Amino acid sequence: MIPPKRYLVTSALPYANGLKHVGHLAGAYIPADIYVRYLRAQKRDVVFVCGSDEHGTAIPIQATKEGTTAQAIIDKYHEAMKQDFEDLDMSFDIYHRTSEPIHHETAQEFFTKLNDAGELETKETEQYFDEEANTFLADRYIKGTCPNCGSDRAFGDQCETCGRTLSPDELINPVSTLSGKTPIKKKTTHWYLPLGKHEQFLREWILEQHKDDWRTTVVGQCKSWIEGGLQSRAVTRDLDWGVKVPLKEAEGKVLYVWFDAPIGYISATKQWAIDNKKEWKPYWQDKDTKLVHFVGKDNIVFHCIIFPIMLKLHGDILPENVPANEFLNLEGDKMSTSRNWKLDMRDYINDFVKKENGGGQCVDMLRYYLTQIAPETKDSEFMWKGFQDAVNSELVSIFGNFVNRTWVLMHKLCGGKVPPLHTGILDDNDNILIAEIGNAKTRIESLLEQYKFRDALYEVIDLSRKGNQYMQKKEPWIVAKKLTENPEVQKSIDNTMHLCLQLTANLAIFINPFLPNTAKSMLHMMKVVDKLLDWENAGKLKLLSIGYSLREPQLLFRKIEDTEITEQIEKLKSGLKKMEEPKKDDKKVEAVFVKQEIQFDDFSRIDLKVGTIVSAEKVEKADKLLKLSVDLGFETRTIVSGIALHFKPEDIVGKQVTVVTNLAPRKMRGIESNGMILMAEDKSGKLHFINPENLIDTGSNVS
Ligand code: B3M
Ligand code: ZN
Repeated sequence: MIPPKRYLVTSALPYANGLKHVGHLAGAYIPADIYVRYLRAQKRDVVFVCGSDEHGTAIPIQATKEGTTAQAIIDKYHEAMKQDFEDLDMSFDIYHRTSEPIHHETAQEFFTKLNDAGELETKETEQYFDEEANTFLADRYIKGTCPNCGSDRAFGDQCETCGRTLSPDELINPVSTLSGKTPIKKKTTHWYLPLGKHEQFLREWILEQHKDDWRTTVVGQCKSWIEGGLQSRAVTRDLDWGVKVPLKEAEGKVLYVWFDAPIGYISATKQWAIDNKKEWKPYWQDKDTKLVHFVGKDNIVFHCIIFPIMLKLHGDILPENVPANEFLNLEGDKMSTSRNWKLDMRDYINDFVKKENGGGQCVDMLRYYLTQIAPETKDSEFMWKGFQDAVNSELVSIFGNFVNRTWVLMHKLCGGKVPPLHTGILDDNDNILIAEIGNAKTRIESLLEQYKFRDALYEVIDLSRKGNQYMQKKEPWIVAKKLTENPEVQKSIDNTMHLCLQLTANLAIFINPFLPNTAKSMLHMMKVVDKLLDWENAGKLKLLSIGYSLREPQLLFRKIEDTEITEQIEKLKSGLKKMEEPKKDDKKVEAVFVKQEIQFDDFSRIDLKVGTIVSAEKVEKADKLLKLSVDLGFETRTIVSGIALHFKPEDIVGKQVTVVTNLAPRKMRGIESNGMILMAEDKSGKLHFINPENLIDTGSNVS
């Protein structure tokens, strides 16, 4: 395959409204950084852009929270995020910001071009307006009661209690967060991007052309958007924070943050080109450029549907791939800023990287673990114990151990120099190892090109494991005991150590995209320059010259102690903020929340049966979960249910319950749950089973 002429790689622009956590890092930054470092080692022409997303209502809202201005917020968090990325060795070619004039101009030009070409529609609608603050209220400025769960802290775009996406009109008892008053409805005009017009294009481009090379999770999300009917999306907002809509009649309006933010990739490229005296246009307009967006799954629709339509209309290239990651949970629970259940990059930096025994090693340890558990195909779990295991039993005991043994033995048995290779006496073990080095190159390369970073990293570690096994078979330290009787055996020792050293040089090349600090330490030990890390050297056996003297060994990784792990877990638990109980507002009538109307057919698709609990046990390390075996008459199923805080396992065995039997299986804590038990929650929050008045036949249908 002929590689493209150049690459433009992007990582999602994080909102400058707060520090970012390791879930973000694993989703959109580390994988992109690995990919880019690999491309650079391949000597490909690549530009890697990122920057802060400084618009949207999230910014002024954070400003209100912190009692300061929006400008102060973006300045503070832009700097903080930039620093965090630097501390964790993200190798952006530019880390830009969307508040820069060059971005405002670029976004406005984009809007104007689409509008002048008649590709946008205008529509007059009624929207909430705060008379006291004299302003229209964008999504996040309206609060009210969630029609789905009844929480009275739902926003105009989403209820954070139950997660449901909302529109301001769905809120019950809406109030303005600016004045606390009930807003009125007022007419306003907005510009819309009619997505529906591009359905055919999207179907062909994603569902046909890219159905095999994009991740199934990504294609799946796109498919459900397309099939769900593509609505026109407003690309303007009534707000005074953002990129002004460049039209006289749009006074007081700005571009919707999701219209301007991805254009931020283009303005960042422009700024990079200015700084480096390069041309930016080929990166966005030449068909021989491969554009790749790294994002988290919540950004898929914007990068696969909306932005590509914008790019197409603007005459730019389309992304070749959007390798989106799923989410990373933390210690068995969803990461959440509002509950403070998270590990900020900054916290890891302070607790590990900046500590005395930290530095680049600790950066690489985090990069290693986050890649090893990368949520490439499904959500995954950051566990501190898992972090410790990954470091201690893989990085230290396998990779680090191989390199260290090689160095120690080379000093002991070969005088600290690269010994010669006596090709005449190569044995099977030697030949197998030589073949493995070449095979590893092919495999790692192909996995990286397919964005399978965790598998690629596995191959690297596996190669070092093979090095250990080789050394174990050859036992040069035992062979050395025969030296006085038979000086000829030095040749066999030479071969072993020669191959282990060449393997180490290869490992440095392979590990470099993932763990750049480790590769650097290895270069230091080998006394060679960066050039060794060029990918074209991978798979070769003559990387270190015979007779060349090498440095003393140095430990590549330190162990993670048990105490470090317990401290982190305690810190996490003690910082957990309890979600405030929804306030009971006595003025409000106890509203009855009824979900949207459904048809009989919708209901009849749910299969409900009476089951009998035959056994129940606690799920390890999950306070809320019970693992149940439920007899359904025709079979007994495992069902994981979040009722452990309400029932003791021994109390519920024998109880009859109502079970949704045709719910798709779901894994919880590694256990596949095959169904759901229906529960009623009373006003005090206590749970009750829904069961027949008297015992009836297990397996009876409920309808
Ligand atoms: N700032 C949302 C996010 O951080 C948004 C990404 C923009 S990428 C162009 O999830
Ligand atoms: Zn809700």
